[in-house]
Amino acid sequence: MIKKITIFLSAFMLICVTSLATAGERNEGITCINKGSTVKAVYDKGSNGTLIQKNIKVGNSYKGGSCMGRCGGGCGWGAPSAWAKDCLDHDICIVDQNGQNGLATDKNCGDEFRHAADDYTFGVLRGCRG
Ligand SMILES: [Ca+2]
Repeated sequence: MIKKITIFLSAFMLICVTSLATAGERNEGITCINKGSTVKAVYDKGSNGTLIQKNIKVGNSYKGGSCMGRCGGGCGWGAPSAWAKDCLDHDICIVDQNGQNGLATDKNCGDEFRHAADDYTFGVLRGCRG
């Protein structure tokens, strides 16, 4: 019995340590956000750096970037768009760090781009239409 508990605790500790090791900007699954609401955007410089957080009004322009929080570049062309938390994080990173939109290889915003990929692909189907 004690041995079982020890194994369980070790596994639990391992999971805790693993999640600490992957600190930095998080993938938040497909979390819908609504235009007009204020949401805290979070990204990091590089891929495991200090978090930078900004309160952003979803759908507004920010430092020359438009439609913050919409998945995909700018405001799109009228097709249904997904609006999601990971896309907002990526948008703000791109604008702040002068990153290249739509690239997983961007040195600062590539990890945010990867986190936003599921939102971009499935956001509309999941009902994240702003
Ligand atoms: Ca980053």
